[in-house]
Amino acid sequence: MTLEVYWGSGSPFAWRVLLTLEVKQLPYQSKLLTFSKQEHKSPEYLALNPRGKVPTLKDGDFTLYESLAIMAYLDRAYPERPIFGRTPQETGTIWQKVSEGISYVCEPISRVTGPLLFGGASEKESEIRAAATTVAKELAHLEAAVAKSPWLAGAAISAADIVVFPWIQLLLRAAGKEAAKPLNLGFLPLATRYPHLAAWVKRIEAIPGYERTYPPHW
Ligand SMILES: N[C@@H](CCC(=O)N[C@@H](CS)C(=O)NCC(=O)O)C(=O)O
Repeated sequence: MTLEVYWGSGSPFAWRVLLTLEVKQLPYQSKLLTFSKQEHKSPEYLALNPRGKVPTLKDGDFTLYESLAIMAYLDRAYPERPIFGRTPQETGTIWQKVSEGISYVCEPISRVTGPLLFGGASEKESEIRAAATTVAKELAHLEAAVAKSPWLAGAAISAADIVVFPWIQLLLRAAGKEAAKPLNLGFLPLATRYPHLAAWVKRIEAIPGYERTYPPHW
């Protein structure tokens, strides 16, 4: 059965699915949609995903959207190299980290990166600064976690790493933009500010196939 993944360059949600496939070493057909051409709003695509968002997965006749749902499906359908753990304790710990990532890390990062990447940074300076303070606290938690173990939920890469990683990359990209320089948000250089997190980023970047997941327009 061929797995088909519909994704968009730079989407942190779609990036999760691509990373899941590479970590699980599952072959897939890449269907890269171009946001500027509104390919994610075409009637053909809306028939697969009525929300017109990426990612969407097709596995034969089965279609699924929402990044976490796709990750859970792939792990259940293709259990080798599990990303949601092998024991109840591992599964619980991974889900705790996934939930913390979604609840506390990704959203404030999006409030920092949105205006820096898509415009409006000078008008939204105080909002960016407020969100950046929250992000800094969360990065400190992540730094402590990967100082203790190589991966966020222990000794093996898991859904926890995959859920959070694209947002960290998005943050690093936004923090390096010209519009971010006057704000001096304090995230860069990552290797100096958060050395364990920087080493964790490098570990993920070393995953075979990582380059296939990297946003082509970056
Ligand atoms: N909750 C969804 C979020 C998906 C999402 O928001 N994707 C964005 C790209 S980052 C998108 O396709 N946006 C296009 C649009 O809303 O028109 C998931 O986890 O998959």
